[in-house]
Amino acid sequence: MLRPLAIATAALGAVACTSMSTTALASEPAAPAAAQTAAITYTLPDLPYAYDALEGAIDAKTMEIHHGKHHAAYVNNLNAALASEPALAAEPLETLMAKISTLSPAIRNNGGGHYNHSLFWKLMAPAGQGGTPSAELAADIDATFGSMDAFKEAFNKAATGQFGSGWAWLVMTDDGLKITSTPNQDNPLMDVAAVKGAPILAVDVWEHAYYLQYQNRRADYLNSWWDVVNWNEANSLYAAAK
Ligand code: MN3
Repeated sequence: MLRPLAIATAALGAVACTSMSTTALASEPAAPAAAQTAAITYTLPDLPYAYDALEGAIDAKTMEIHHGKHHAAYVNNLNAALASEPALAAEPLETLMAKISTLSPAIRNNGGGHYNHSLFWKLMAPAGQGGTPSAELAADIDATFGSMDAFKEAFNKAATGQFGSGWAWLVMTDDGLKITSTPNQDNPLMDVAAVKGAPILAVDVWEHAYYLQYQNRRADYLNSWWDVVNWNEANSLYAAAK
């Protein structure tokens, strides 16, 4: 089961409430037709910490450009791509991901970019503040990958092995936890993904995510990245996906 991210701002509340329980929505009177087709306007979410909060693993300048320029561009370009598609603009981002093979490259790249980065920011926290894997998640990782160290090694291997730009993921699939990687701004919600499921962890391995501090040393970036993983958020995603 995929838990929608609350990353859209809608003109009308009925459209914005994608993260509310379906029970609550079902008990409400039918919304007027206008509300059902209202376009969603996507907005750049604030970072949940300061630009320099991840220093040591990720430098402040990288965070500032990554969030304020790269992510902002995905948001603006997604809104532009949906401006001429009123029916699509009224659908939650997760719904678009699930049929991305039928949509334009602009929606695929920028919708994926917005979704992935909104998730990525929340999956990091200042070193020492991200908690630890829950007992349930840790046990599942041990059972699936052998140990936490073996899991991290396999995850890093997927992340370093992603040729060019892309992402590495830990996802909950119908067959349990799996590690996967995706090119460009694709993600495991997309119908084109080789491994589909609910994201539990995600790391951006585009050069813009690490080049200022690490240049070509992606493996060094990944080793440091574990210091700023927000396990509290991963635990929540895992509990929701179970
Ligand atoms: Mn990025």
